[in-house]
Amino acid sequence: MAFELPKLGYAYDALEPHMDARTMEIHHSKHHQGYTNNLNNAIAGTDLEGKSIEDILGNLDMNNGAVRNNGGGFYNHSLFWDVMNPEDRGYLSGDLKDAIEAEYGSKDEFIAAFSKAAATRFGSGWAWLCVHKGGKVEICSTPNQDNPLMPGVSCGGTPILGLDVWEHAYYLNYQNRRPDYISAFFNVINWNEVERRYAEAK
Ligand code: MN3
Repeated sequence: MAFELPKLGYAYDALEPHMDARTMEIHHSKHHQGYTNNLNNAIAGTDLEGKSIEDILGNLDMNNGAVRNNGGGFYNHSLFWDVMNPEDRGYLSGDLKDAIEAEYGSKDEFIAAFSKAAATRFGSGWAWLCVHKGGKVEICSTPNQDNPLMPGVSCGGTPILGLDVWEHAYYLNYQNRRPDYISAFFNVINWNEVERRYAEAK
């Protein structure tokens, strides 16, 4: 069965003014749809067809550029939409709060470290918060559409929070002001979903 573009759990304009509607619409209906279509084309007729995206990326041949770029793009954007929410976002709490404070000291210091990873990723890529088996969390960043599920990529573990820092994610609204886009992201994070992913992954 082919991969399908996931539906957003909210309207394109629901994250305004932090994420503008026009960018959200193009990002989801054009960019993410493109990765989805290209991933399906890349795996059609191969032994990857029918496998889960986590299975495909976790066992990826990193020389397979089409699956690396488009499978990563499919997975990364699916996670990105889910960790944002216009309402009912909750707040950093529980075991995830404890794990983040153990590693980074406080929520503010965590935000500073995550923002730095996102701001200093040269060119296109992603910033991540990952969880390792046992519950330890780690911030890292990856180029292009790579992600920590892929063999040998960055911090490893399971990504539970991701921020797209490709220019297509912010340029219409923020132009070259990537730091402003990064700080806006922290206004729309769906902590309930991040915590759910933390509990599942640790
Ligand atoms: Mn993108």
